[in-house]
Amino acid sequence: MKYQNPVVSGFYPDPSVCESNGKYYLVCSSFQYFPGVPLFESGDLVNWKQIGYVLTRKSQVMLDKINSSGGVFAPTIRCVNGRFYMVTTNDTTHQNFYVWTDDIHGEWSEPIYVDQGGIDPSLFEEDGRVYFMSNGADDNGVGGVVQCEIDIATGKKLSPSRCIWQGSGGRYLESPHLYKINGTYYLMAAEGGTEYGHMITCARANSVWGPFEGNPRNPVLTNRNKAPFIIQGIGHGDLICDKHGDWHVLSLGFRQQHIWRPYHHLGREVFLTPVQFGADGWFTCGNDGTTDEFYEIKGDFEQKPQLEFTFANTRWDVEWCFMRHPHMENYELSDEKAVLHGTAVTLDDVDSPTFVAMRQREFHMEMKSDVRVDGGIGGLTVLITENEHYDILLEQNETGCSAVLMLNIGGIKHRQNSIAITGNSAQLIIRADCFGYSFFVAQDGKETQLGYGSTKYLSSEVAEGFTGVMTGLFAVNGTAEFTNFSCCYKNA
Ligand code: 6LW
Repeated sequence: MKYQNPVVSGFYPDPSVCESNGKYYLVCSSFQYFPGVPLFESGDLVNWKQIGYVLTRKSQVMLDKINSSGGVFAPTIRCVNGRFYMVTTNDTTHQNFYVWTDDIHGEWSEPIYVDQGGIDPSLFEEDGRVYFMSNGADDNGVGGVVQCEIDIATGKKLSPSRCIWQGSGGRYLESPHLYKINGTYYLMAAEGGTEYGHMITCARANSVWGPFEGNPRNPVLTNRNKAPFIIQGIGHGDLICDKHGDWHVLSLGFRQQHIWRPYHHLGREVFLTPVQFGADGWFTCGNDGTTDEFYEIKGDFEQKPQLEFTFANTRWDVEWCFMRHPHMENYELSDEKAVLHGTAVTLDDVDSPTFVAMRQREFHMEMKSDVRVDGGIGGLTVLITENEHYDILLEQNETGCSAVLMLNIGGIKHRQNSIAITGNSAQLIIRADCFGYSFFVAQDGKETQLGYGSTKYLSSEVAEGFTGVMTGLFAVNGTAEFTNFSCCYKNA
């Protein structure tokens, strides 16, 4: 059947995948957001359903007042003898750690730390021995893909850390994963940086310690020369064999706003590309080493992305998340409504404002909610960092209540428009296409447009960092009640 990329849309970067009992499991990085490390399940590699998060307790990850795009970097998921492991880096504390669970739908363990530096850690198990690799420097200071053997029960190193490969020459060697396929060890990695030059490269060896020989045709997958084309930045991936014996790479990539507009604001998303092993033992990806929008995959099923999100059809502990460690006493969340108690912390602060959000999944979106404020501020936001976000809100003070559009770009906080409303409740609406967001307030069925903000200024190219736009509800100071919420997408 034919499927369309991305297979997971919106800010879900650095995918890693494993298989267990006929199901596939996928994790992504989450940076300053909590809970950390979104976890998905799939029966076919194309339809992915988020089943929760891996890091659900404060004791598992330090996120207090960390910078945006700090915190939880690229995770790896592996299943070893029925036990799942998720290994990642807290880039703010410079710690590599893993957690485990025997129940993929349950809670995960407390963190087990590994005394090897670098980022993008991964695990490889063979005959009861577990190898831990990351992109960093070995015990002699040699940089590259660095590996040690560990005791999986304690995280203790059982060997020195040794550099096993230095890549094909691209900058930012990252995301190493090791596999044994038909008796050969394959090391796959990303190079070029997670922007337009991103790529996947590969090396192979006859021993787990190398020597690794780079594929003479590296990179094996990149969209860096594919233009004009929406899908760019393909890299950082993980290999997976499906139930028909066909290989695929699940990688990150992004969709720029238009073929002639090299900005992306939806973050790095998840792409599925077919992989073919050749007679020479090397594998190739896609048709020509690039990732396309459409591919065929074996199986009789349909691709059914979720396009409508409401309070009733989402779970607060699955699709939604918070900024850094939330103060849960400020949230009353149910199937009918969200009541947010604001504090003095705002969306502009490197802290935990009263804010609950989902990823923006597609360019074409309509998000709306009835909002009632009781003192203070409450509204809807599209936010990529504390410096770049557009907010439509109700503000109540002694003189009455207003609907306000705030455009925050590069630290400039601009009050674009403000109109008085009757009472203290109204419907707030954000409509988006690939170029911009339009903001409306409605009372008694009458809509008034408050203004417009370009998507360009909420893009990674402008805002920097590793995240994508979040669609959120927020409150500052007073209390805000949200009802009749929906966020609908058109896959155009
Ligand atoms: C991640 C690195 C990368 O750790 O970006 O795309 C970093 N590659 O591998 C953050 O997502």
